[in-house]
Amino acid sequence: MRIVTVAAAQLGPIQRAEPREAVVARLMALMEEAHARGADLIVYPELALTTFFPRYYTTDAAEIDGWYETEMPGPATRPLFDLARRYRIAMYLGYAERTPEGRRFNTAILTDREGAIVGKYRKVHLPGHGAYDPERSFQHLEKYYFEPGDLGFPVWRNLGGIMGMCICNDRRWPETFRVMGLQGVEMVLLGYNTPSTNSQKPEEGPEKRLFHSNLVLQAGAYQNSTWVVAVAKAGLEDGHPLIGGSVIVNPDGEVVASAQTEADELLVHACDLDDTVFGKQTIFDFARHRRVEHYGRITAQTGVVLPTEPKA
Ligand code: ING
Repeated sequence: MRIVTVAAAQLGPIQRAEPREAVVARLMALMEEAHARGADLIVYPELALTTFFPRYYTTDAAEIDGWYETEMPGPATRPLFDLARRYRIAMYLGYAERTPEGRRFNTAILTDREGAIVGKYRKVHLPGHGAYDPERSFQHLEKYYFEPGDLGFPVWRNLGGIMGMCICNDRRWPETFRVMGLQGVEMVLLGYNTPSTNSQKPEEGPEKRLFHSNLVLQAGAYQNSTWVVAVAKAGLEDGHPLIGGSVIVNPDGEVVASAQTEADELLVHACDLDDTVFGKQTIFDFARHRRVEHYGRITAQTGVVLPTEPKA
C-alpha cells in the first residue's frame, strides 16, 4: 500500500477585479480543510490566482503584466507556501508565468512536503486563437497570451510515487498521458478552466463539455494505468460560465470522487499508488504489447495526410 491522500481543491469563480491576496486567502482556506481531512497533497486549478484572462483582448502592457507572476512563490503566494510547509502538504498550483526574459507561459508547479518546488510544467497544447476574433461570442486568446510549453511532459518522484502534470486542454490529447505513461507515471495532476459553452457552436452547452472532460480523463487514466486528479476553476467569472466537474479518477478509469458544485469545494480521496501496478504489469505492459514500428505517423506528422484519390 502506498497511500497518498489527495485533496482536489476546486475553485469557484475569480472575478476580474479580485486581488491575488483575496484569492490566496481562499486557497489557504481550502488547504486548512485539506489538512483537517488528512491530505498529503492538494491540487489547485489552472490559472488559480486570476480570472481566466485569455477571454479578454487588450494591448495594454501594464494590464497584461498584472496577470502574470514573475516569481514563485512571490509576495502574494508566500503565505500559501508557508502554510503548505507547516502542514507538510505537497501542492500543484497553476498560474501565468512571466520569465525574466519576458517569455509567457501557462504554468503549473509541484512542491514536496518541505514546500520546495520539485517540478515545473508549461502548458503544451494551447487552444483557441492568437488574434482578436470578432466572430466569436467570447475570446479564447491562449495563443496570444502564452507560448507553447518548452519543458515537455516530465514526471517526478514525490510522496513515494511517480507524479506528472498537465494543464486543461492537454487532457484532450492522448499523447499527453501516454508520454507520461511511458515514464511510469502513477498520478497525473491537472487544473482546468473550461468555458461552459462553445464560442463557435452555441448549441454546445455544459453537459457536453462535462461529458468530454470526463471522457478524456477516464481514458487517460485507464490507458496508462494511472490516477488522474483534475481540478476546475468553475462558475460565473464576469458573466462567463466555466464548468465545474472536478474529479479523481482511479487507474481503472473509474471516477471515485466528483465535485457537486461550481464553488470552492474540496474532494478528498485516499489513493493507493499500488493500484496502478496490475494494469502496468498486464493489459498495459507497454514493453510487452506496444508495436512502435507502426506508430511513426504520431510523431512524423502534425496534421492529417489524406489517402490519394482512387484512379478514375
Ligand atoms: N480551456 C478549454 C479546454 O480545453 C476548450 C478550451 C474547451 C477547447 C472545449 C476545446 C473544447 O478545456 C482551456 N483553458 O484549455
